[in-house]
Amino acid sequence: MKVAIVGASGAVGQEFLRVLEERNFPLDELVLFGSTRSAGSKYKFRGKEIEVKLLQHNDDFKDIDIAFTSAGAGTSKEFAEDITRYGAVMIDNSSAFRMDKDVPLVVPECNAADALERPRGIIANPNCTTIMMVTALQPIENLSHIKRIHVASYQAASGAGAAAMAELEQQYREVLEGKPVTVKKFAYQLAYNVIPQIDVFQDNGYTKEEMKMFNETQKIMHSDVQCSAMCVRVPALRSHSEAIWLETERPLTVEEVREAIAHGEGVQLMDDPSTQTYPMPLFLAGKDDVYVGRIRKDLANENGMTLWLVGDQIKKGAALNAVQIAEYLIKVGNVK
Ligand code: 2RA
Repeated sequence: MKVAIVGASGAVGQEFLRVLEERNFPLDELVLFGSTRSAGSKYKFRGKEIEVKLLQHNDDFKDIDIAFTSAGAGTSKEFAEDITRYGAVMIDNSSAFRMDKDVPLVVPECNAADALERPRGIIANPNCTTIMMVTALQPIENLSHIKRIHVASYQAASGAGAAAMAELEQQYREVLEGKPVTVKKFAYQLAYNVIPQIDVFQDNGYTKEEMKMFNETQKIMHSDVQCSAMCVRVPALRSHSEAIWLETERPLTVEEVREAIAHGEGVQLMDDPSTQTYPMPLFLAGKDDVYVGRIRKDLANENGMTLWLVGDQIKKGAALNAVQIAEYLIKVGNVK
């Protein structure tokens, strides 16, 4: 098995290296690709150094079985043909193909089998905020169909990349040292602040990030669920949080939702008000699963339930989900 990572120097690219190593992914050779900026850099994998190759329009992907791409939508679009021409599966972390009809959008805990139907050789990894929400909601959907979701996200700096994480840390230092604050990656200073905008605004007043949650959730869950989101950047470093109000077809009890989450795939129940136990981003960085707590009835809706979740944005929200898709393909013997 020959595997490639495109965008190896980015925050998600680096996480791919860690996740593949941590999970002892069954690969014989790993090839790293990057832009002119990162070509030539070297990264350790299983004790050996691998040099990043320049991504070019050539036959470099001829022997590749699986390519994890995380270098932005523009690069994914530009190189999809080169990557997939000889049968490699492209598991793409960008937004380039997510809503294309002939590209499956996959979260293994919800719709793993969709990955098998990929006429273009491309499988899209959903947006991080959507991945975490559907992973947590699938066990509830299995109890009773979810008709409506209201969600407010609390998204960490990591969602904007490694440079944005470094900028947040720098901003805190600058504030404490009384220096002018550097603002490059976000529209405003994020340290000591929250910013109610992620990505650009659409004509309907929602941001692109918020519309991703509406559209991607329907596609992954094969559902008519209506999801109205408010996405907010908060000064956490790498785990996203979400407050969710959902409405199911039949009223559910808190106990049955707790039970479903406790036994759900990829989710962990962390919910005990008597001991102030609930998920928090500071303590859950680096974890594989999505953690769910604060489960209670929605006081404003008889068929409603409210909960809080936290997941590592770079891990389950990006690299890990893509690797889990690849693991599924290997398990069912569906790689070239
Ligand atoms: C963010 N959801 O948090 C984006 C990353 N894909 O900015």
